[in-house]
Amino acid sequence: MVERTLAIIKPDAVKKRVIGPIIQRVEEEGFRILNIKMVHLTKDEAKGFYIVHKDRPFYPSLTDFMSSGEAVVLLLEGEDAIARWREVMGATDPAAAKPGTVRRLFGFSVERNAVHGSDASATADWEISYFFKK
Ligand code: 3AN
Repeated sequence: MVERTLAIIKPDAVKKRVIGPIIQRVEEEGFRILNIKMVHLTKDEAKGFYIVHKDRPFYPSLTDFMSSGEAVVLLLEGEDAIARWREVMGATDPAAAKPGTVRRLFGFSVERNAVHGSDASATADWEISYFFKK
């Protein structure tokens, strides 16, 4: 099924100057980029985006990190895009992610793991509308 998903190139990857290779990978993997923008989230915007994690111990640190610098937000489309982008990203912990995945290549830690991807259809719709108005 053709799906849409939200990807984010997180502030650690932007600081590392690997926006280019990550976008190249997105295109090589066959995703269409329907929309793209650079954002610098406020702390409140980061908290809103990660509201599902509000009771987790890493929520304050995660939202500090996500509001610490520029990020690049992409609206992707493709066959099974949600699961496929998560496969290309790799596991949350870059050290545990499969060789060749974006997180293994460019991630630094469980928190600073280079990229985000929606985890299900309903979350994808919500996350897309968080950044891109119809
Ligand atoms: P994923 O992004 O792989 O779906 P989630 O949804 O469990 O992972 O976590 C969302 C984000 O929260 C992760 N991308 C990561 O930046 C951060 N995170 C998750 N677990 C931890 C943790 N144990 N310590 C610090 N940050 C974490």
